[in-house]
Amino acid sequence: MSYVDEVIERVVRENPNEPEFHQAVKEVLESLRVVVDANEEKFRKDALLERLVNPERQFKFRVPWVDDKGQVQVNTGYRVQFNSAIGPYKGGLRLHPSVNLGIIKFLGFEQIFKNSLTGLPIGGGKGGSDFDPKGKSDREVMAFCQSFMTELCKYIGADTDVPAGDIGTGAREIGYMFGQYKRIRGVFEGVLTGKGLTYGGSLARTEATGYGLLYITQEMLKSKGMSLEGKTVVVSGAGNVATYAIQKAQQLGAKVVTCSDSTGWVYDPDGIDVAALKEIKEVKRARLTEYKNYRPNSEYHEGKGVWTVKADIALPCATQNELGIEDAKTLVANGVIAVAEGANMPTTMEATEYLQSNGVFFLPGKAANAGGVATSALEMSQNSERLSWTFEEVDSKLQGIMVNIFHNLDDAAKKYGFEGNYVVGANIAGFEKVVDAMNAQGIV
Ligand code: NDP
Ligand code: 2IT
Repeated sequence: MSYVDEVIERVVRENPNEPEFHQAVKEVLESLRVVVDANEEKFRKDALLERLVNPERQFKFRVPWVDDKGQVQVNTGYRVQFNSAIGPYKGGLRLHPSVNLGIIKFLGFEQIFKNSLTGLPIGGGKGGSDFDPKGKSDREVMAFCQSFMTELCKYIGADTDVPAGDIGTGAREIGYMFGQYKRIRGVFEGVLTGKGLTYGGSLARTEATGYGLLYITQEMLKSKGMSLEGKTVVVSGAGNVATYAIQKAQQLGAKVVTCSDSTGWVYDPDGIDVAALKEIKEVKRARLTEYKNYRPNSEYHEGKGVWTVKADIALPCATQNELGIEDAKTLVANGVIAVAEGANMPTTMEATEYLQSNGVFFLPGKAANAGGVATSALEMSQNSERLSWTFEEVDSKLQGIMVNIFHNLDDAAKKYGFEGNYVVGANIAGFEKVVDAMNAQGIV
């Protein structure tokens, strides 16, 4: 049996009930075959892949907090410190009822390669909790965040592990967590990114993931002699990534006609109104059913459906496995040119293969959504030098990083005989740097 197959089998056997983690490992290792096969003897002897798929350490802890009725609630908190070969652990905190160890491990594993692709010195980590911020009062969210950080603060620090936002964790949650970290540890340091601008946050971090997604999509289209100008785009999600992806797509001349949340989706033939979306989601924290009050010409539908709308470009920006094989078939039948992942692993493996084999340009999340964590690393730099850069400075660095990422994937894919396969390109390019650093540091 090949080394890759052996390790995949072992991961499935030793991590039961973690299907998302298995999926992330399979996708990466399958596309590394060409590199691993060429170094099989050395990698096997060094147990390189076993070290890569086993987190350096993982924490699971109790998070008790008191709700507005005086009832004590108990959630579970996680932090997985996956790989620190190229820098301090870096990765977001997800707050969503679906969170479990397998989800955090899949996200942490992806983060290793994503962070490597940014070219910046950040290792891979991820954390979160099964706490659901939806429907909670600000006081309840604060109570949860303070309790969560009371335990988490033992394991993180500006030079060891720097968490940030993800699903359910935005500016409000980061603020409460930062306050509690400072109170307990007694240091004002860049221990979290995505902070508010008045206490060490970076300009353009809020916009970075969505903007970066469009910068890399634009660069890919440019390499094919195309552009975003005049293209119709379908987006899923209505959170941080989706909102700023829609905004940048529109600035670059495309028309975005959909967005969605966990209960339904919107079709707006005139193009999504970003100001209305922000008001509904960021200010009112309400449902997309409200969108029609701002845009009478739009349609609201219950359930899933954005991938049924005819478009040139599809940008999944909500959550994992939200774009399956039937969706991929519909997109192809409707003539989609490109799919770029704003979310982490939103496309199933079967759907990805279908899109690629039907000539759709496919940019995987670990490259396409890397603008968020890259800008987090820029926030860390600003915190270290106790300075802050202008929006234009950060945004132009972000553009440079995304353009670079695209060419690194493109070159790696070509070098190994997989021209145009950006999944293989991203995994190989991300892996090479991590492996080099791991080898240099010995068996640790
Ligand atoms: P948000 O919480 O801001 O938004 C998530 C959006 O997706 C919401 O509109 C949510 O609906 C919707 N959604 C639909 N179905 C689900 C579901 N089953 N689980 C969770 N959300 C669902 O998160 P982000 O925009 O920050 O994150 C979106 C994706 O992008 C995630 O995969 C995340 O890991 C990834 N990502 C985020 C980065 C960041 O910087 N924030 C960086 C790189 C990747 P509702 O409004 O009803 O909650
Ligand atoms: O998935 C991701 O890259 C993020 N949620 C952002 C991580 C970060 O540290 O900014």
